[in-house]
Amino acid sequence: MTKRVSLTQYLVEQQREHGQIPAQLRLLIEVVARACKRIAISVNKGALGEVLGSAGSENVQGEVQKKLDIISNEVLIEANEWGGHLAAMASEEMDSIHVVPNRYPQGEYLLMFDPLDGSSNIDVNVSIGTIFSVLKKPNDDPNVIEPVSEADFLQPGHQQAAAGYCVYGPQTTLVLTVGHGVAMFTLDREQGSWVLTTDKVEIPADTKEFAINMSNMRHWAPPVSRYISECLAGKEGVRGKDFNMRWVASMVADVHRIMTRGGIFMYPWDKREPTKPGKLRLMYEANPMAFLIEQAGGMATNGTERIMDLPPTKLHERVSVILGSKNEVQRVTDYHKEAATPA
Ligand code: P6P
Repeated sequence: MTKRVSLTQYLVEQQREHGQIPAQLRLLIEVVARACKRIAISVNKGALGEVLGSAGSENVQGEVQKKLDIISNEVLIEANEWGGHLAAMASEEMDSIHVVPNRYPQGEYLLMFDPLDGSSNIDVNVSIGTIFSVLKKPNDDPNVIEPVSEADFLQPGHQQAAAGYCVYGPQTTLVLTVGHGVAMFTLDREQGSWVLTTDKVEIPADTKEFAINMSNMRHWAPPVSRYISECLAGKEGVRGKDFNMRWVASMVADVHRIMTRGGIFMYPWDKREPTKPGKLRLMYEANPMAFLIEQAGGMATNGTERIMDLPPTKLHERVSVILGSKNEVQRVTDYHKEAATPA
């Protein structure tokens, strides 16, 4: 029986190996991990817990909120308010930021999350997940007390101090980076603890598996159509190999597959909403996933630029997402650049 390493031990050993993980950041990660355990309990109850179905409200994205969206959001807010590690939080489910109430001390970190991504899959029992991203307050000079504002969150993804997701599937798995590689922890339900099950996630540079919603094919830009057509042509085509397709329509599930066995995930711009760069959100979906993907040796762009270099302009900003095995992402990015280069 191999020795089981807990999340706490992993963080302590990361600190020993790579230097200080500030105490507030370690506490933040432990608190978020504990909140994900509580969300898993609600998710796993399903119909028995009266948590399925619509909450009868809409979020800032104009999407119908599921009961579990709201439950998960409240679990994360309540778990993180009191610890003194955070100044404020932002969520897909909240119009504006949630500042830590005055009755608690404020810390130096900012936490953003999509509390339950893929919620259209909740009622049909398909894997869903929580995505989170951690930034430091920009002006963390203890002598300068400035009220935290939405502008403090608008930092490019390469500023992230940590990122992760929890996938609620056949197993409940927490995937985390603090900037020194990616680790996976599986929830031991008997003990209620996170156990390290993969300590150095590596994404293969090549793949034969793509993930995209094919029903949008007629709306894609030419570089995306070119790439997917070549994949569909298989070994008789220019790629010289057959491809497989997967689309769970739950970003956490699709990205977890890529973290586990490689692949390319694409939610590109399409002409259904030409003024919007894409469907997915930069701050609490694309940036944390891009951080994890890059830390595992993959690549993440919006078609032309590195996602983690994009300068955010608003909290709920959307972005086009191409991420995964780096040689495939590079190819799609090259096709976009070729298309943008005047003949
Ligand atoms: P579509 C879920 O609603 C989500 O935000 C991502 O998790 C997922 O990748 C995407 O939307 C699915 O979108 O248009 O295929 O339903």
